[in-house]
Amino acid sequence: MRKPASPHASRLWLRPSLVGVFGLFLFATACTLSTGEVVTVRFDNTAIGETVLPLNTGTGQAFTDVVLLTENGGTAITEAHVGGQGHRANYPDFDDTMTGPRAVVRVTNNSTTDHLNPGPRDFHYGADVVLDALSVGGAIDNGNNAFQRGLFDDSAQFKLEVEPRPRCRIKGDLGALQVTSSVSVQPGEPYRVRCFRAGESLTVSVRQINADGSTEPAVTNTVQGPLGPLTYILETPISIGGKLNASGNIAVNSSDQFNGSIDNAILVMDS
Ligand SMILES: [Ca+2]
Ligand SMILES: [Ca+2]
Repeated sequence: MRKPASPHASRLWLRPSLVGVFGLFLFATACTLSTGEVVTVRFDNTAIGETVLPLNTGTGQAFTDVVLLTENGGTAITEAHVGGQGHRANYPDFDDTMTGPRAVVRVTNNSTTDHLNPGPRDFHYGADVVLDALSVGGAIDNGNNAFQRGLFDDSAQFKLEVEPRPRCRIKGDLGALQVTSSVSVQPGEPYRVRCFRAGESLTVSVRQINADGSTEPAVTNTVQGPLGPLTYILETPISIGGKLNASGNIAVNSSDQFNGSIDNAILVMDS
């Protein structure tokens, strides 16, 4: 039954409410960030022996561009991963010269919304990695960067490198944290490595992967300290398997080329 009193007051209440709902809808449409597995690169879509054609099949698929960058004749070749994990990408072998072969997968935003920035949110990222016996030892092909966004001195960074202990680093507005695993990965053996930001803490998780695709229990190491939100320049790329400079090209004089194989490269945002 309709209330006889104050239809006027009712209209006054309804109008701002409708405007508010509509405004909220517009805001949500324009600004909603991807959550869940924003980036997922599985390397399953090319045949063994072929150059990889990397795809992002994650929730940020429509908002990102993915490309394989190569230098000096380097490339990433499709090979078999362990049971149930399809294929993976085999990156160039160690070569500590400026003309050494390089290959890095680049993921960038394709709009003016930064779907690759966790901002203040908790998140995790990482990859399955298999390290070559020879992978470090010089200034040019030193280290094995598996997954990262931003360089050491940038305003923000998250990075996973394997040298041969997996190491995570996150840099936010209030500080940087770095944690190195107590596990030293054995060359030729597959591991699932993840870096977790939870509040003001950073955890590296390492699980050995068995031939049937199952994983051993995780070994974790955690550090704590101020991080704050992450603040990125929109154009900053994610790189999988090496280091990219600010313009999005392979840093050939300090590539940190990953020497080995990578699969299941992911970036997961909590809501
Ligand atoms: Ca795969
Ligand atoms: Ca290397």
